[in-house]
Amino acid sequence: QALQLTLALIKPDAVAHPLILEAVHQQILSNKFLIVRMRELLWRKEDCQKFYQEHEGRFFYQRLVEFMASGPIRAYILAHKDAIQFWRTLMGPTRVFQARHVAPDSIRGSFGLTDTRNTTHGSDSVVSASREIAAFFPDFSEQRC
Ligand code: DAT
Ligand code: MG
Repeated sequence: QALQLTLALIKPDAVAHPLILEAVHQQILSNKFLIVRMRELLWRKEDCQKFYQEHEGRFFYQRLVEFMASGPIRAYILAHKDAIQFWRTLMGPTRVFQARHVAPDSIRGSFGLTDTRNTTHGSDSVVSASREIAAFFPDFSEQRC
C-alpha cells in the first residue's frame, strides 16, 4: 500500500519541555514514520484562527487559539502507510481524562496536561491533511516525493 501523508504538530506545552519534545520525536522515529519536512515556528494568531476555523464558536476556541500562539510549535509532514489514522492512534484521544484512562501509553495519555494543552495535533482526513500541509509548508508539492 502507498505511503500516506499527514500533518503532525507538537504543541507549545511539549516544545517547551525538552524531554517531552524528545520523547514525542522518538515516537515518530521508532514507529518508522518518514519525516518529509520539519520546522519550528511561532504561530501568528491569525494563522492559528484560520487553521482551527472549523471550531470557531466552540467554548474552547479562544483558549485554543491563545494557547497555540503562546510559544514555539514544531510541524512535521509525516509519511507512513495509513499515516493519518496511525498517527492519531499514537496520539490517543483528544481529551486528557479519556486519554489517560483509555490509552495511558499514548502520547496524550502520557504527556497531555489539559483538554486544550494536549501535546500534539494530527490531521483527521486526507482532505484536512492536504489543507494543513499546505498551511505549514506552502512550497511543498507531493509530486516532488
Ligand atoms: P483533535 O486535536 O483530537 O483532532 P479536535 O479537532 O476536536 O481534536 O479539537 C482540536 C483541539 O481543540 C484539540 O486538540 C484541543 C482543543 N479541544 C477540543 N475539544 C476540547 C474541549 N472539550 N475542551 C478544551 N479544548 C478542546
Ligand atoms: Mg482535529
